Amino acid sequence: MEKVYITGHRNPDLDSVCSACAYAALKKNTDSTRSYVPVRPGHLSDSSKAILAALDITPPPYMRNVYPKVSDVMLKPDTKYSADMPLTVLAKEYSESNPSVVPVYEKGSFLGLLSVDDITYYFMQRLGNEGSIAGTPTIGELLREGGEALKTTDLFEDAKASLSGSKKRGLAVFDNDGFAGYVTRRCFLRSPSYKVILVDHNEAGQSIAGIESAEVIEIVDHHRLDASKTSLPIFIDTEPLGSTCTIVYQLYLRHGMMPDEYTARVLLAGLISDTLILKSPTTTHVDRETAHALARICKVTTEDFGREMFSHVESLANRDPEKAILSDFKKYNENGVKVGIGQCEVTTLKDMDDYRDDYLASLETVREQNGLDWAVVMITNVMKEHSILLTTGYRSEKHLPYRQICGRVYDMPNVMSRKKQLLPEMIYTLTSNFV
Ligand SMILES: [Mn+2]
Repeated sequence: MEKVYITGHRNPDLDSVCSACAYAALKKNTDSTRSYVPVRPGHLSDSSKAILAALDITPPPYMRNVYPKVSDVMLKPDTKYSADMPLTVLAKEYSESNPSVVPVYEKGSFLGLLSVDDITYYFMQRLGNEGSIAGTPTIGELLREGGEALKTTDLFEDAKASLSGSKKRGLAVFDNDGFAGYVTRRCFLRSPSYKVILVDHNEAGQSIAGIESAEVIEIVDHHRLDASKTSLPIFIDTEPLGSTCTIVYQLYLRHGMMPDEYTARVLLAGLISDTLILKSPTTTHVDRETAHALARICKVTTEDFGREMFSHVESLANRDPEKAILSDFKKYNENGVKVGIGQCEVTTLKDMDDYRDDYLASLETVREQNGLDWAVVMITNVMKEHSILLTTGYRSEKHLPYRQICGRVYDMPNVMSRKKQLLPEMIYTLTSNFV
């Protein structure tokens, strides 16, 4: 069955992985002609891992890229020819399909590929030396030394280049368990392309590696649209809602279906995480209704579910500051000023003094390493709708509408959203001419 991969963005967050899993479950129920496989193109943060484990949710498997690979085009042998068989056993095969190579085995394990060149070479050698040929050789006698081989995970383009650069007609392919199949030049006539559904993102730059060689067949997302051109009409559902999981739930309804309890939990986790327990200003009434519908299926309240989820978020004091800042860090270029904004979620701001100076120092390192003019990180208490802003200092910073607590630390009561609240204020200070 044809496979379709469903992937969220790189640096996957909970909305990204949860929407991929839940949408795969919906597609499985609505289309039995293909198999839908949720994947994640990056590693989960420790907090995300802890939350998923606590909720008994299995994250989608990691997938490095969607470039076509040798395993997608290799041939699997259907007949086992053993080295001690007489060459005559191949006569039928050659008269019927004229294979350019045939895999040869010894005591059941793979020995090498026998090519038509090997056969010609053997007979021409003997004719040259002996003048005529009597008797039938075994297959093993014709086999020449093995030479190079490929791995199932090798990229199609790389394998194509190494085969066309060699004198061989075919190459053996191995996986971790040993011989897996073989490829001939004919396998590389046309490049296969993976079919992919993008969830929680639509820009190629944020997607899984190799997306440019894949065929995007659907997009389900809640971000600004900057998708690549497609060759065929495709299904796109982008809505300005608080989470992609909300949209996926709406798609269940559109199909007249209800997610089962497990899938409802998966959807609720993504929704609660992206909307910061429905408190982020990105939250719409559709998100609230969806959350309550999902909570009913899970027999929980959204408040309890959210509190339980975020209780697994590690305190910033125990995390590596640089990693914590970079785990959710977005870069912008506004008026020629390069700005980076990180966001860390916490459940209390009381222990702030324990780590504030370390985070300020690491923030400066992050700014330098990324060639930025201004780097900030907002530390958001998801329980209280309150953030603290740490900044590396920039000349327009004094125009931010926040109270300065000390040095490069600002108080942001009621601020939770980077894209809807902080970013517009920062852009305003950069684009206004203050007199
Ligand atoms: Mn999202």
